[in-house]
Amino acid sequence: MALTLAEKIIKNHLVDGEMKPGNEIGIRIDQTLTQDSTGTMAYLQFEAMGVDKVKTKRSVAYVDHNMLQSGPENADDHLYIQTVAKKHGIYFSKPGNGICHQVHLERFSVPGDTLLGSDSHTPTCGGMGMLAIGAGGLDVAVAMAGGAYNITMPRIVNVELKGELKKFSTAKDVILEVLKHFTVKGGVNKIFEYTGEGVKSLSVPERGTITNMGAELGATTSIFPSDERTLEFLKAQGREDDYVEMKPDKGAVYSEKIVIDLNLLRPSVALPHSPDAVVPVSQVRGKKVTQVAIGSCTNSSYADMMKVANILEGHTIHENVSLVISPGSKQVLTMLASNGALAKMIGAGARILESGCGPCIGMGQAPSTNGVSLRTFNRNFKGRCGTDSADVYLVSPEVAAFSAIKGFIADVDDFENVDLKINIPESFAVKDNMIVSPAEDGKDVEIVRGPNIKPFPKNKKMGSTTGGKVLIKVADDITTDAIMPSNAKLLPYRSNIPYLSEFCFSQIDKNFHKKAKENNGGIIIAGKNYGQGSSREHAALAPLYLGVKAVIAKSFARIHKSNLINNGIIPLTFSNEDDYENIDEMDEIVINDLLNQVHNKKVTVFNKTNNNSYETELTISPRQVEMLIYGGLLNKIREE
Ligand code: MIC
Ligand code: SF4
Repeated sequence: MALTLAEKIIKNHLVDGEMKPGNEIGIRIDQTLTQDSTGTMAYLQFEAMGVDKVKTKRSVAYVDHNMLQSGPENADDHLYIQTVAKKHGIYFSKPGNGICHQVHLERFSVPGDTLLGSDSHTPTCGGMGMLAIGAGGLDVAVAMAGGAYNITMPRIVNVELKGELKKFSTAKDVILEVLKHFTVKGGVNKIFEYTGEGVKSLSVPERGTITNMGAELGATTSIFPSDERTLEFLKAQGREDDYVEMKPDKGAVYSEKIVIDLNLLRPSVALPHSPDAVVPVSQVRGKKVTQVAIGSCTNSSYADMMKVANILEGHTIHENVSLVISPGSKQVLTMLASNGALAKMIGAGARILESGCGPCIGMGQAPSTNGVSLRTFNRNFKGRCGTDSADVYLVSPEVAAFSAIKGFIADVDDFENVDLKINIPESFAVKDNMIVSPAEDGKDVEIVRGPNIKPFPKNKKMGSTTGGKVLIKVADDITTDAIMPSNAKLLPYRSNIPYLSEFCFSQIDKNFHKKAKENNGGIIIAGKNYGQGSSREHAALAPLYLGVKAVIAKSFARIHKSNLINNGIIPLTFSNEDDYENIDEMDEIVINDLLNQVHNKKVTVFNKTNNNSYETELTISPRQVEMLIYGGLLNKIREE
């Protein structure tokens, strides 16, 4: 049978299950990546498994998120990750070496291989023809220990690209178009596979922009074929030996298809506060901006930065705008420094930040009160930038740079005629001296644990009944940023769940943690797509620490649902969505005969406050049923 590219890679890595959409399958993982804000938990969990050395072909630990170091916490985390990596066979990418996804694409991505990363934007390496998937830290820990990664076999969506991008239209506009079409809920349990003659007009980093922001669809991943453009990129990275041609079979069957004519795309923008609120830039042209931020794992490649430098050359940015630029990696920054592009940026008044996530995750550069920030990033959830009242718009680097000069959101008519055709250089500045190799034999390596590194919470085995007060009732599309906020004040405590949990849901209800403690935990009621966005397991660990037993939602986002199950929190879906209306905050919920009901995957929930019963479903695999009964994945591994 003719297979899609994603199906071919899955087939080559299949260790469990049948490749039928909706079935649970297990795949072998070749490579893993972690970053520091999810990495500490992932490595604590890996250590708890008692495995000496990772079993993957390659595992890399990056430090790119927590880099402000306004106290010892960040540096302590870095040291823990560096030593744990040295001991257990993991490469360590030092702070300053770059954003995990950019560096992984440059230095480690391999067409046809699988990559599992404890970050939702791991699909960036789909631009290389890799099957690259984001997951919670515990799933990545299991993969490092040699275990399979389990997913629902996705449906494969075909995005056929026709034609070629016109001047001023970019890869960012391609993914914004896809987001407009499918929305942030539209990609759950789907893989987006790009094909068509338009593919060859896109370089690997451009493809990476598209697969990166495919995360915002809630998709399992996105993927491009590997071809002569892939080889061109790998050669320039001195890695042509890693090239393998990967493409779908002729006649491959897809579950859905959309066609995008690249010739017709125009610059687009995602309006506050959702990446799928996409309109043409012309609709908001002229809006005054206070901040422009260029970078992030979506748009910080060498070509993106060169375009920005060419646009800024000879100009001064508008007096009311603060422009910050973070090149994606040491490689990119080195090249900008040696070819004079950096001087053009600085000359125009840009503030150059180190190569890392920075403002994208609210680590500094919070906009002013009611500020308008134009960013080349992938997420504009309310408050994520560090300022609740700010409006964040997502655009391409081109629109961002021209707007920084003008002081307002600029459209094509405001653009000058500058050289925006940046080819992949013959060779990139390759110098991997900030990637530390693991010890041959890690026996004698001592792991350094600072006082900020606290043990992670563990659940108990499931009892015969559960329940509690409804601690919070939230609407559709609640992000993991809203469940467990991250900003410059909180990110240093990613290894300290007791402290972090005091801020759980704080954007929505400052008293959530108090209510949870006073009532010995309880239940969360939610709308559709609960837990979209970041892969942070902390959005399950903090509720677990506070005693949350179950979440009853209209539907769940993929990674968060797995994180809940991995930690023994029951994710129930309303059989009848209207029941959502009949539950209020502080109602008392009881679930009896729990073990039987969980086995049957149909759970009746009783509301003691208003004497109503609701039917709910557990759409999970038999493996996950067991996990819930054991009280989470680690308990299950330990018992077995
Ligand atoms: C994000 O972009 O939200 C993050 C920060 O990279 C997260 C990971 C985290 O919360 O640490 C992600 O995308 O998974
Ligand atoms: Fe870092 Fe932002 Fe990318 Fe997340 S989305 S990995 S915070 S740059």
